[in-house]
Amino acid sequence: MFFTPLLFLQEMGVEGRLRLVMESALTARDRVGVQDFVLLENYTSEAAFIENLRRRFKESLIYTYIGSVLVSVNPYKELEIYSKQHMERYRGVSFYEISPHIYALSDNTYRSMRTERKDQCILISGESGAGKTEASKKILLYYAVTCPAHDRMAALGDRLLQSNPVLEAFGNAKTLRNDNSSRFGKYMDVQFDFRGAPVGSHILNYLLEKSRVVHQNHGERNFHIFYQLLDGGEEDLLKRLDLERNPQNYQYLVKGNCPRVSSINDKNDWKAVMKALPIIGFTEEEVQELLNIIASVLHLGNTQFGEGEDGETHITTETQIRNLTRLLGVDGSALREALTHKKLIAKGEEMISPLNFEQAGSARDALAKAVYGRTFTWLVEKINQSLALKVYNSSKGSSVIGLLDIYGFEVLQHNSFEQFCINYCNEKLQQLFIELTLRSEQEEYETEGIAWETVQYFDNKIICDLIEEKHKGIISILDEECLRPGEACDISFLEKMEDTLGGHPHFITHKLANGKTRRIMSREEFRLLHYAGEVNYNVSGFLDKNNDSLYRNLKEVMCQSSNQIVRQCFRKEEVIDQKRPEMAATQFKNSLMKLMEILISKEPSYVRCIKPNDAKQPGRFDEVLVRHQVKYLGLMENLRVRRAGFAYRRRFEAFLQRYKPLCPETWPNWHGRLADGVSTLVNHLGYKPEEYKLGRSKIFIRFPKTLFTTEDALEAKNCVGYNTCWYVSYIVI
Ligand code: AOV
Ligand code: MG
Repeated sequence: MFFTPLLFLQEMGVEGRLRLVMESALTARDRVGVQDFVLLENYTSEAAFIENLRRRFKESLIYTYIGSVLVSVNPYKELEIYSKQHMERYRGVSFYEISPHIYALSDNTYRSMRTERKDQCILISGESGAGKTEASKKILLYYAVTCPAHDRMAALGDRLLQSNPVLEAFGNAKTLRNDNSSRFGKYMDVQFDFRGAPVGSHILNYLLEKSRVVHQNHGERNFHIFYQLLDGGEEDLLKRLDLERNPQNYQYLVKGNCPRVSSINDKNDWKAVMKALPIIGFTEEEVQELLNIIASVLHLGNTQFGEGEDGETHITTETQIRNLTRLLGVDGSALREALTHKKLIAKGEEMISPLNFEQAGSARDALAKAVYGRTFTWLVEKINQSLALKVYNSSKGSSVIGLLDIYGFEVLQHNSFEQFCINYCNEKLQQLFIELTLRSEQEEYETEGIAWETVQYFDNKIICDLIEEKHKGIISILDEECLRPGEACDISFLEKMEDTLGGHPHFITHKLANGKTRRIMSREEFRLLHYAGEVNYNVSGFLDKNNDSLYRNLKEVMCQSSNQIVRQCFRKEEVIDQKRPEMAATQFKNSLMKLMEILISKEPSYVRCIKPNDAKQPGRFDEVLVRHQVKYLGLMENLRVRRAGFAYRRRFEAFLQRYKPLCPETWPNWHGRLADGVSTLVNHLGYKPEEYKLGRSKIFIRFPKTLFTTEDALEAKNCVGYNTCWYVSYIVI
């Protein structure tokens, strides 16, 4: 459906006030709700907000604005709104001229970057499965298709797009919440030259959920690439890698008991990945080495141990060791030894001690996680090299649009260290959203000299502090416990948190203040009252995952590998260097801090994604679920902030231009100061003082009603009322 300005108008449909000249050009479908929540008469009503979302969703109108924020509801079905023709419609068109769309936001951001010469970022948030990754892909596609191509970098857009299937194959997995869940955070900078052509890109990746390599919850899968290789790999390839087609034959793939997913075609995805790798600059040798690593992880998973009568652990699966030796290009006996013994350095002396059965299993899993995790980081770096500004020497006049697509807020039945990190990351983003949306609104009022009425909102800083504060935050306590090897354990970590954080309003354990126990909570859990809801975390595994250590002799074996990728992932210096690297949560915290700095230096735009139901079904709108998200995403506060002071604002000259026919003193031209002209005009129209304010360069109108009355007057006078292009630009800040 082509959205004309007129159609937009009809879409707004505010209490039938918007009359149309060309009724026949519209369908009933287009007249649904308001396309900007700012236009809701009853804007403080959550019920009205949700009803508007629901009505639009039922008509597949998944996008709605709150001012310049785009709210998107996952349709769970393909919509015919992303074609090249649609892109053309949104090019260079003012934000509010046509129906809300992710392309409108993309285009608006691009134009702001070009005209204001300021770096931009688009922050996409929402819970797992809400549509963040899909939104980020649509934005990239829009830029790749519509931006002019750089002479020497014509293929950059292609490479940008092709990096997606590769990153998703290695970094996404089927979870209970989302069949294609991102298990890593991604921030991507796209750089444009002075002519607006994309000239380079850089990806920062955040904390891959490595534990998934060795374990999956029921109904979930390992990373897509394993299934793609087994399903799509050619016979010869599988033979070379000594792999069988059936995923259920691999210990690292059976745990979730979910080898096939109806919405996923592993064979086709495999083809896409194999096609993409050379485009983004992988040599044939690198592709083969990469696949050797993937196969090795599966062989590692099938490496089993036995316990001799003397209690010694030995490897019982020789075939796997032979495969690992061949595919990773490592020394077989050194690998055997490293999987069953640990090497420690005590008082400058090397000590080798045997591992028991359980420890050997953990060492094997730690190796699999390290190999996969580091390969993923290598992969991102490799993609970065391909997208980087090698050919483009001068960055003069260039600007950047950053795209943030992270893992969404997660509440599972069993929440562990990974959910803790993911939800912490979401807290940080929410904090940024609060700070920037309120700040920018406040700044506008300040610049214009307008008195500001504060809107109450929940500031989640208290939760961020609880997690990240130095010395007494959860991460600090966790690190401290990790530095007491042999003495500390997951439970002692929990106890230490109870001692330090007991009584904090957002931290709860089974212990009650009166010394009694809270029965509904297990003794291994702590609960955080996140901005988005309550989550119980089980402390089991926290110390190990935070330590994320690998025995020294396993690292040594990997350093000697003849597989170039493995060699780049395990550097000799790491074995020589005795310094303890930062622990996982602290590393994550520091990388998030850096990310916040990057984001804060840019002009933000927001996409707030909403998941309409938990069944991943089209057409289903679960009101309870949506209400919860509207609440925790702070959308009502967002709307109130937009409306707190004034629903509309407009520069003096535009306001005069529009309404001057309504006042004999301003018609046909006003020759005095613009502010005086506007003042004369609104006095003539009978605006009451509480209805409007004059800033330094803009008029601020408090209620939509005032505006509609003025529009009515204009329409009555000369039949040009509700000129959409003009009308809509009211709400543009
Ligand atoms: P997420 O990124 O927000 O979750 P996705 O972007 O992966 O969620 O979306 C989940 C699924 O919803 C996709 O695989 C699509 O099937 C469907 N979907 C989302 N947006 C659209 C759209 N605009 N049109 C059609 N289908 C859509 V996570 O990565 O789990 O937080 O960690
Ligand atoms: Mg995602």
